[in-house]
Amino acid sequence: MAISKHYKNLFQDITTIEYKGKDSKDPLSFQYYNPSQKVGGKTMAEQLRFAICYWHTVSWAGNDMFGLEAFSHHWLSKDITDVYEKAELKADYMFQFAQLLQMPFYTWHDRDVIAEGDSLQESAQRLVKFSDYLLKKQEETGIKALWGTANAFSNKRYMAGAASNPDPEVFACAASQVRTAMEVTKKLGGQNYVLWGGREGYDTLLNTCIRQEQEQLGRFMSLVVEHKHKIGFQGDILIEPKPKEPTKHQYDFDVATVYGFLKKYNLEKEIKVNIETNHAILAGHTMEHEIATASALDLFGSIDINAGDYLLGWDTDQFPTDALEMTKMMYYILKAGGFKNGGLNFDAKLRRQSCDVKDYLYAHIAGMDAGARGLLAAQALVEDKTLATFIEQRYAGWQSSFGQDILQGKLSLSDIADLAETNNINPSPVSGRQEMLEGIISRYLN
Ligand code: XUL
Ligand code: CO
Repeated sequence: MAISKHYKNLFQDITTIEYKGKDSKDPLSFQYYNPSQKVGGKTMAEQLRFAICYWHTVSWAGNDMFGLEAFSHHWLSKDITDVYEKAELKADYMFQFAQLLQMPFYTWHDRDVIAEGDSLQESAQRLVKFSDYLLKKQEETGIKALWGTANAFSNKRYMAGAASNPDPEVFACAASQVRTAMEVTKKLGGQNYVLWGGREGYDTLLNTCIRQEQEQLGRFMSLVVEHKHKIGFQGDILIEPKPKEPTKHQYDFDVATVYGFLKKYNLEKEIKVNIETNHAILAGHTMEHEIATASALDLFGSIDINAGDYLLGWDTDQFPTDALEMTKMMYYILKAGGFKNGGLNFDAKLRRQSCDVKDYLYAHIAGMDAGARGLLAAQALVEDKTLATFIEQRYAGWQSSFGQDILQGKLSLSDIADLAETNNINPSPVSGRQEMLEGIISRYLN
């Protein structure tokens, strides 16, 4: 077993988190997540495709805008100064958490995996070299990479954006990071490559040319797609929309905005979306709105699962525990045909006061159970067919020859207006039955 020389078992009293059923009172057990249980023809593990993320689980040290590092976990120890030894130790815990939680996937940024070097070249070499250790851990544990990405927002060179930066040399730095991160994702068998536009936006319009910056972003994404094909990466390229934070305005505002951007640069068949709950909320949408929109536009890829606070205007990245929200979300995921390369990545972090290592387990257990509970209810809703039948009947008029003639362009505006006037049509309003439909959802939440 690949294990670093600094590793200490911090979980001696804890073995694998097991499914113990709904009535279990053991906080270190699953009440709903039963990986091998069949739901809708697949196992729960195959339907949910949970992933644990590097940046919130082993990189984040509990600092916030007003507070310094609050966690003193062994893997964050400042005594270990060798970058590779440090990276090995982080990877050991990352994989141990995933194993304890029966989590099939993990996700990473280049800078989570190993610290940046003094030059772009050194940083790239470090990631490539260290990915051998990750590969070994993957082979030994069976845990796979859901996706990789490049952190092109933390280094101060990206303060005015990466691809949308006024300086083409900064664009080139981002190209270096993305090239390496994509190639390492391929090497690790990653199923997707994600681009979150961290600072691809603006802080003030007074110093910004939107047309210029959009052109740069379009070029960058086209180059990424070209490189994907050149290296034969089989996974999906995903853009992760977010409306703001850290910028005042981010170009990848929401799913619909990303679609417009992709259409403009002829990339809508090449790039899909990674949708995040808290980002949807910041954009003034529900998560199910974003999933249903992505599905309607054939863009649905993957999910960063978390919860936001509806009273706060920033990305709190909390663990998701609301089973009703999860049900609605899972319903639209199932309606979209479920995950192909995507999955549910816990882009969620502990509250700063949750400073004990066991808190990572409690948090993921709560999130995984909420996801499993949502999946069970959503599958029951799909099988019940009441919602689907209601929608089918609501739009039935469009299946008539009149409806079809309109949609197929056989009638002009005047033809339609004449038909309406000569037949003196006066359709009666039909109930939308919102309350009845809302009631049906809670019926299945067990
Ligand atoms: C930031 C965010 C990122 C992306 C990956 O809000 O969600 O962690 O998921 O860069
Ligand atoms: Co995210």
